[in-house]
Amino acid sequence: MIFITANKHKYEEVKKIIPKIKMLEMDYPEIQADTLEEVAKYAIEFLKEKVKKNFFIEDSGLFIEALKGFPGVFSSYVFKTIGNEGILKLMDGMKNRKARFISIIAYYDEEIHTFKGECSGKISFEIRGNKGFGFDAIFIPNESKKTFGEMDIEEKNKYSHRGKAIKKFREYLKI
Ligand code: ITT
Repeated sequence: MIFITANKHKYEEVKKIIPKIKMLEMDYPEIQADTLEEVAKYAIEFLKEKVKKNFFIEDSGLFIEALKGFPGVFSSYVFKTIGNEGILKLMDGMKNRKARFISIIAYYDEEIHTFKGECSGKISFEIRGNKGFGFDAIFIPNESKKTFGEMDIEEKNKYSHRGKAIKKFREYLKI
C-alpha cells in the first residue's frame, strides 16, 4: 500500500495505525477548490495513470470559525507564509477560538474511495510544544488541555482528524 505525500510527519502518523505503508514522494497538483474532497479527487485523477499499484493521498486543513473557515483549503500555503505566529496575530483579541481540523483520505483501487476525519478544538493563545508539525503547536483538541504540539504521535492519533480518517480506512481495508 502506497501513501503519496511529501510530508514525513503525516506518513509517521499513518504508519502507527497501518504499519504496512510505504511513502512515495510524487508531485501532484493541488487545485484551488472549495472543499478538500475536490482537491483530493483532482489529485487522484492526475496520479492514477502514473502509479501502477493501489495508492492513497491525504488532504487536510485547519478551519477557524471566527475567520470563516480560513485557512481551510489554503492551509499548506498559509502555514508556509504567515505560520503559527501569523494565525495568532490574526486572532488577536478574538474570544471565539473554535477551530477544527479535517482530513480526507482518498484511496484509489480502480475507483476512488474517500474517508473523512474531523477533530474539534480551539486555537491556543500562545505557541506550545515542539512535537508534530504545521499548526500542531496552536491547536488544542476538545478532549485535552494540551496542544497537539505537546503530544506524542500515539496520543495525537487518538483525537486527531487524521487518526479518525485512517481508522475508517483501515476498517474498509479489513486489516
Ligand atoms: P502532502 O504532500 O501530503 O500534500 P502537505 O503538508 O502539503 O503534504 P496538505 O496539502 O494536506 O499537506 O496541507 C495541509 C496543511 O495543513 C499542512 O501543511 C499543515 O500546515 C496543516 N495541517 C494538516 N494537518 C495537520 C496536523 O495534523 N497538524 C498540524 N497541521 C496540520
